[in-house]
Amino acid sequence: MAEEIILLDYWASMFGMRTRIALEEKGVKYEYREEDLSNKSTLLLEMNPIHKKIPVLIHKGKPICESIIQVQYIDELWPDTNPILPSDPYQRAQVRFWADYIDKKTYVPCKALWSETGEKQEAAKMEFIEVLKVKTLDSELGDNPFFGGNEFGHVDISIIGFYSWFRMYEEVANLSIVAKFPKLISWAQRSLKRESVAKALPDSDEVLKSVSDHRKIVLGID
Ligand code: GS8
Repeated sequence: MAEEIILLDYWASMFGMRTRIALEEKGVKYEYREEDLSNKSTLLLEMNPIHKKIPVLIHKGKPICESIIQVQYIDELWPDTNPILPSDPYQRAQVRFWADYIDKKTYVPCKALWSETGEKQEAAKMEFIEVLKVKTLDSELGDNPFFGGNEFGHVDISIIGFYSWFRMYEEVANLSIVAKFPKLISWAQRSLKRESVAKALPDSDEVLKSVSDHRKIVLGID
């Protein structure tokens, strides 16, 4: 199995974390290849010529791009072990909607939180808080342990990687998600008890250090 599946990834990527979690949930062995995003491998450029981004899942030599699509693909290949998406078509459509919403709404503000300063960073903060509000209001999570209800699933996988970046957002952008969204934090801590999540998420301090270094060295922001 290992030679059949290769994951081109970058350790701190919240997108790569989704795919790592899904593979782990299914108990699938795979070869992990760390990419240097400032010097991308020929394989990455060949396998994802459109976006040239990680993560790329390579199955039997063929690429699957975009983390959310990878998670769905993995669930379809191994439907019997720890199902990730619900089987009911309407419920499937709902979780896909939320995963897509998270992708569309978070990419720009989350990048701006660490790559910008001043007004642009403040605007990103407001934008990100609005997104979190939509998915963290009591009515959304309700009394459920996970976004999928009682079971950890697709929407949980789509969001959980951000948790490892929260500390960095707090330090670098002065955004205290812990104070603003205690329910989300409880959910994240509950999710971290799953082995798949604990294995896939990096240490928050390492993310903070790496991003702070990148800001200083590459972007010249102190
Ligand atoms: C996002 C992947 C992405 O942004 C997905 O797979 O879900 N929607 C995609 N990957 C980043 C690293 S993580 O921030 C990346 O590969 N960046 C390299 C670049 O932009 O050159």
